[in-house]
Amino acid sequence: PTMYGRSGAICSYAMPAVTCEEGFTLEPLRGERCFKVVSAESNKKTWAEAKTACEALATGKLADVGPSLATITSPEENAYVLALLQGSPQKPPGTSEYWAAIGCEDTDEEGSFTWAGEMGRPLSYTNWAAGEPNSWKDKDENVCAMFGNDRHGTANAGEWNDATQIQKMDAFVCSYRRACAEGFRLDPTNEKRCYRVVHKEEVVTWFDAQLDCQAMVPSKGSDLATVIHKGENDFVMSLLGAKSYSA
Ligand code: MMA
Ligand code: CA
Repeated sequence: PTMYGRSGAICSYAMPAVTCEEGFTLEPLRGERCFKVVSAESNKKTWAEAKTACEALATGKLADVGPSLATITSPEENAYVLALLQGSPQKPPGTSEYWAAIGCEDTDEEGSFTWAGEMGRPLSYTNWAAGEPNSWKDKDENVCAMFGNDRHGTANAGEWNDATQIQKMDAFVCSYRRACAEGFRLDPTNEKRCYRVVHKEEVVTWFDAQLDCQAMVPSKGSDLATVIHKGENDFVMSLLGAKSYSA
């Protein structure tokens, strides 16, 4: 069919598989991110120092988002990070507290947590411990940590806390994922496809729109958008209107 008036296309393509390099391993159930746990040993780091250390692991990964402090977007990824922490050499036995820096923060706006390593993307999945985040006694707790151990009956291993910027962490977790091609944005509801809205001032046919999409990312097989479920449809609708984060 022909689309009349001002029209355009929504293009999408399937995100290619990420390859994990240099000590990073793939979380296998989602297959969306590579993770690495670094234990502090004698050199404990603050959240910000840990973020810098993750970013320094970027060798030849310019096409990816990260590495930075870990982004965690599903229970599968959370369980995987906990398993990595529990297998890490410096993990203390038993009940002592063991903190690992992960990538969320609410530095810009109190109570509004985002993933620092993925362009300020808001949290979709969370695993806060009971009562967290609490910005304990207005101490400006603006950065996230995962408990590697159960914490005296108040928190379970794998749960998250908001902590202070000056706290020295026992470990930190880095992650990265594939970036979408220029102009395309990741669907945050399933992280399997990248989308781009192309506006045209003239009338385009479905066929021309299809060719436009295919020309945009030829190697990745971009096509007129495939919309698989409700979350994706909502995401595409939001692309047509508002702007949030990119990549
Ligand atoms: C600590 C600190 C906070 C946390 C509370 C929970 C006393 O402060 O870890 O971030 O919220 O414990 O009791
Ligand atoms: Ca807290």
